[in-house]
Amino acid sequence: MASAQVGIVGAGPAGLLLSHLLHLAGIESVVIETRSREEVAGPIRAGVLEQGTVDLLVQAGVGERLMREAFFHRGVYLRFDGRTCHVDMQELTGGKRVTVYAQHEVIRDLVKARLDAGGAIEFGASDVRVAGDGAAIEYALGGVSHRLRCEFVAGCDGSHGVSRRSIPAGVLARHERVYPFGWFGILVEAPPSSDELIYATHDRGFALVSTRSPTLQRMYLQCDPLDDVAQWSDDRIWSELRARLATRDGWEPKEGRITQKVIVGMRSVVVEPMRHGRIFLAGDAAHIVPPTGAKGLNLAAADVRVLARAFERHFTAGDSAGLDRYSETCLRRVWKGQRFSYWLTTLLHRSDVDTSFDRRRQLAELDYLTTSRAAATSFAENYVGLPFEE
Ligand code: RFL
Ligand code: PHB
Repeated sequence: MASAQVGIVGAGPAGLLLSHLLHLAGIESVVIETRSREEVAGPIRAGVLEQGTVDLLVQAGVGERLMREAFFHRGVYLRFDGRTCHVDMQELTGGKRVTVYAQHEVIRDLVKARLDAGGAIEFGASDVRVAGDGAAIEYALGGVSHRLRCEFVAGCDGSHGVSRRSIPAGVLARHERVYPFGWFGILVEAPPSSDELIYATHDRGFALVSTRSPTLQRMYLQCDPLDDVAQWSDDRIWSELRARLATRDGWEPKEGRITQKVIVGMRSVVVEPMRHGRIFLAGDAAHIVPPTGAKGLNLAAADVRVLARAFERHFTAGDSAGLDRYSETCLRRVWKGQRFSYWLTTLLHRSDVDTSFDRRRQLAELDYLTTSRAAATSFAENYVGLPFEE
């Protein structure tokens, strides 16, 4: 029977980064993943990395392509009331930058680093289950059943994974909020419309201009979460983006061929504690944020940074204090990430139940945010990432 010190369920950013950090600390792990190697780097998801996430990837030796190919921005633009205000986060935070480097590129870099180092990732597994309260992971591969014995299990299998469900009912408290809107995301073959991201709020709803490469752009529009992509022709998308992003001086997005249309729902979820016995939950398996604050992948990276250090102390010094404090340490950051994501989401989106009072309050807050250095600094330090706890 195969064994590992740590069995990891899920080869998303959390699972792969954890496996890599453990390897650097001399701890062996095996990653069990239901999708294929091509599929894990498939979905177009996160775009923005906090400064701490970038530093962590670089220090861990997996930031070489990132440093060459990512976009490094000083800040972001806030667009409201037909005008645009720049928030210079680099200046406000003493040098921290906004890094735009897509999640699928992070995954490609991490998969390559693990496989180059001889790391074990079992892609294409089925019937994955956490057995014996975290003493093993059972799965099938090509019709053959396997059992990986482990001292600990890291549940890094996202919001629909099996790890969380393997924890007995009643142990975890679940805190949740569902928002009455979603994001309609497109990929466009066009040059960048802006040198930095634009977060826009308009009476017709939120819009976001982001980027993926010099020739591929990512844009989002607030929509009904139950809407159907088939209802959105290219013309309708462009006319909505033009309306929501319009400025008094006639700004327009650069249009091109739309190569992808998706609708994503928006939820805030936290389950706690993030540990049950030998099972540790990390990333989306333990918490989901609405994408507005660009925090999901970054919180996943922060969790596994704490977890890798705690495992290192346990395995090298026999000291389990870090493991015992894992949930509490992570949740402090997670709840601040939730607070920020909720705040930015409700600041920029329009809801059917909003009154003219709510709209005027949102605009007053944006006016405050873009005229008060204290308010802008608070926004900036959260967006580029609060410092890690030691
Ligand atoms: P993931 O990425 O969901 O990976 C989980 C992995 O586990 C596998 N899996 C299983 N494996 C084995 N057995 C099972 N039973 C399994 N069930 C599932 C899955 O196949 C997958 O490979 O979770 P992880 O690692 O915690 O990472 C979380 C991030 O992916 C997520 O938080 C971000 O994508 C959120 N997010 C953003 N985060 C940011 O930090 N910055 C952003 O700019 C940002 N933009 C976004 C986003 C998410 C978005 N969507 C689509 C929800 C933009 C969007 C539109
Ligand atoms: C993205 O580029 O996909 C992106 C950027 C900023 C966000 C969310 C997503 O807040």
